[in-house]
Amino acid sequence: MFHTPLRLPLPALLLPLLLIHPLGCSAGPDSAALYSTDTDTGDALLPLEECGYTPATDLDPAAGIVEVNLAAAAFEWDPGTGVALTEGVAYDDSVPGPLIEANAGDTVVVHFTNNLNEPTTVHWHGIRLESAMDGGMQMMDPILPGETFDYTFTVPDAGFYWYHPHLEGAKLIERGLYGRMIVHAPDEIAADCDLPIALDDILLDEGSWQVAPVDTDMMKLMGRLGNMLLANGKAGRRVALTAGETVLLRLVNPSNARYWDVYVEGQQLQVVATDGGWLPEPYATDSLVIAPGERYTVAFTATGDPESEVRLMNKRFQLHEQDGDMIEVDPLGDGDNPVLTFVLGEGTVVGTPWTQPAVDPMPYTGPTETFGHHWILAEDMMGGTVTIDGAAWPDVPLVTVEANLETTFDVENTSEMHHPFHIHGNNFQIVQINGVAPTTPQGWKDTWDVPPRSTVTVVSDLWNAGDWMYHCHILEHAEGGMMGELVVGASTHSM
Ligand SMILES: [Cu+2]
Repeated sequence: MFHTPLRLPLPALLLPLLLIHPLGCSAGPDSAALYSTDTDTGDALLPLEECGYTPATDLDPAAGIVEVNLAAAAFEWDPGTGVALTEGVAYDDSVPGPLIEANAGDTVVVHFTNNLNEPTTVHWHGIRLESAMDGGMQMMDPILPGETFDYTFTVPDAGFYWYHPHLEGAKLIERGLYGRMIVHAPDEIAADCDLPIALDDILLDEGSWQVAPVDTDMMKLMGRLGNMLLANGKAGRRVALTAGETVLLRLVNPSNARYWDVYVEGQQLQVVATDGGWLPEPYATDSLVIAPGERYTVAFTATGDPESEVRLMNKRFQLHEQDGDMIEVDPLGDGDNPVLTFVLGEGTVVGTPWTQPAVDPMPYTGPTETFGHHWILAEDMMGGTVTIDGAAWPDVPLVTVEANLETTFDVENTSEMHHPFHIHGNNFQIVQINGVAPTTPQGWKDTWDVPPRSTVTVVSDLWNAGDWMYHCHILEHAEGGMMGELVVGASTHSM
């Protein structure tokens, strides 16, 4: 089951990695503990969970205001091995952290306390809020240990979001510091099963089952792939379903580097929403690639015999170009791996009729007359660096554009590796990939894959003025300097 998580470009770079991850496959008895749903092993199964979620307690009963307390702190949690992570961290002693639930247009107030022993910020990934509340530029003036900060912002767009620290993300998100947020549309219909899932991976040391040592130089370049797949912080979850029910899976990928490629056995998925909200029209797919930072919501009507099991599975995704210079090895191997198991109950129900909320068609059919910037993402394998526009943060040249102007951006990836590109503060529509319009219905995005040696063209109305971070969402890359600042000039809109 376990393989070495190495991808080996150069013998010279191999040695330090070997010290941490000995080569060879060790499917010993301990490995079986990672998959407690594996009936072949006889391991105890996790209890069957109801399908759904429990939102954080709203401290303010008034309509239109969601007020929550949130604290980041060390927290020992068990990802499913039976061994608690002594270096675990979490928001409110929960992995993922509390699910913040709001309606579009609400004001969200988060009384945040930093009980970590290091400075931190909370980034509200994908929310078009004021830049002072975004947790990105706040990196320059972070919340110190023991201090508090009130995040107050309006959530303008229905969608599925997440939050995480914007300092030391590669270390802290890996160890459990992230949470989910749902913003409902006014005309949203509740599905029979509404299941928001954080699809994370984690790299554990075999034997101790503790978080594997900090990143090697190689991981900093190639990204840290985990050897265990987690659905909401746990491997082996089991969720009850009944055939006929409408299931809404809201999926977010907080992994350091893993691109997930998911499917549900025997089920036809309909993609109904992306990062920034509901799609104008759904589209069918058998499986779905989700890059780090991205969100997709898919719907399906559960089918299957009573007592049967239907698994959410993940396929191997190759981050590096096929036949390139890099040989990429996934610690989970090249096969498909189970993530979560739906257990069908007796009988069949007539599911609640469900369609996604209505939204306007996407406005752009191609690039606009106004051109904002052409970014160039690059890697220097020999030098061991990742860059944007030829430099690493904080030396990446500032990009300044006008607010409230329909503006086109190109993101060119000159490397042989995928990079998920994330821009804070505004929504973007993908209009071209290598000059060709996408074939699936498009929605609003804040994070998108830029394939190897490709250029993705996006358009934004730049509705939200402010100083915004942009970066690769492979967390090792962001911290290695693949990050810059976009200044969206004075705005005339009111938040
Ligand atoms: Cu990257």
